Amino acid sequence: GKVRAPTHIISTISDDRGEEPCYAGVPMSSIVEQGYGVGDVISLLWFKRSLPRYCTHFIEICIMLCADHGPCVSGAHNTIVTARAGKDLVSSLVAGLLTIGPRFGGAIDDAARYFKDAYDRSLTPYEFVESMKKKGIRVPGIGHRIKRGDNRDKRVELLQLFARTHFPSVKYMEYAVQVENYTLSKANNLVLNVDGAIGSLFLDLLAGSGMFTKQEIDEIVEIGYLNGLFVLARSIGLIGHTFDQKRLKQPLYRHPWEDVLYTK
Ligand code: Q5B
Repeated sequence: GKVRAPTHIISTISDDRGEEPCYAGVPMSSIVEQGYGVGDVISLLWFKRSLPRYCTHFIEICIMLCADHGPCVSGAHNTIVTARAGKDLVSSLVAGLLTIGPRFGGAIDDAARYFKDAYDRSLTPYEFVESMKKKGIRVPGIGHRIKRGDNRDKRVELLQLFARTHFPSVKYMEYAVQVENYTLSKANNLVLNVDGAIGSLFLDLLAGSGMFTKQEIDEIVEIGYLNGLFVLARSIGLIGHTFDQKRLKQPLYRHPWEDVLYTK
């Protein structure tokens, strides 16, 4: 029979060898003709399947809501400083992206991991939060620098409203809300933040859509797909901040001495 030379790369998500490129087997012409959106493209390239419209709409809402959060957050600040140092688009973009991590925007995967583990083990919010405290781990998805119990994050409310209206089940999100009720009883800044809302709601999407096996859900949560939503979304804003600084012809940034505590 035929002997296949060993390959150096295995790829399963896209193919450009035919007349037109395909994403997870779906040709580009179908993507355009059937009016697919960016949520469908993410479904095909990340999850290797077409997801129901409410799921792709939810993904698109996450992207839109996380695209930017003003010039003062870590990512935008780094991008602005880099653009003002005369660097190019890609350098300015990645300077901002590199701040995404466990404190800023990159807590979605850990929020999903910890909320899933706690809910699946039937831990009460008290048991969950106090066990995290004993381990010295901040609850991912909880807490914000400017949002408070009496000044909630509108993005979280919008995501919750969409999911309560369209998702078959929001059990993980309701659990995250119970956790928030408990953490808010400890301190007013310990709200469910946008990372925690997306993390818990994506668990509901994965579990409730009927499109994923339990094994697939565990793998998605273990690998950590969900910070990708914030990275992708915030790239839109960081690119915008780069153009903004260039357009404004802003000079090299230098932090004022008065704003530094010089101490021995
Ligand atoms: N404490 C977010 O902290 C922040 C606690 C906690 C238990 C917690 C913090 C945190 C988990 C990571 C997370 C995503 C660093 C945030 C985002 C996108 C963004 C950003 C934007 C955008 C804020 C005061 C006291 C201390 C702490 C305790 C705080 N968090 N305890 N679990 N999770 N959260 N990140 O205000 O007794 O005094 O020592 O790490 O989910 O990034 O808009 O800015 O779109 O760009 O600096 O929205 O919550 O509070 O450090 O002064 O702590 O609260 O242990 O207790 P802060 P700290 P104590 S969304």
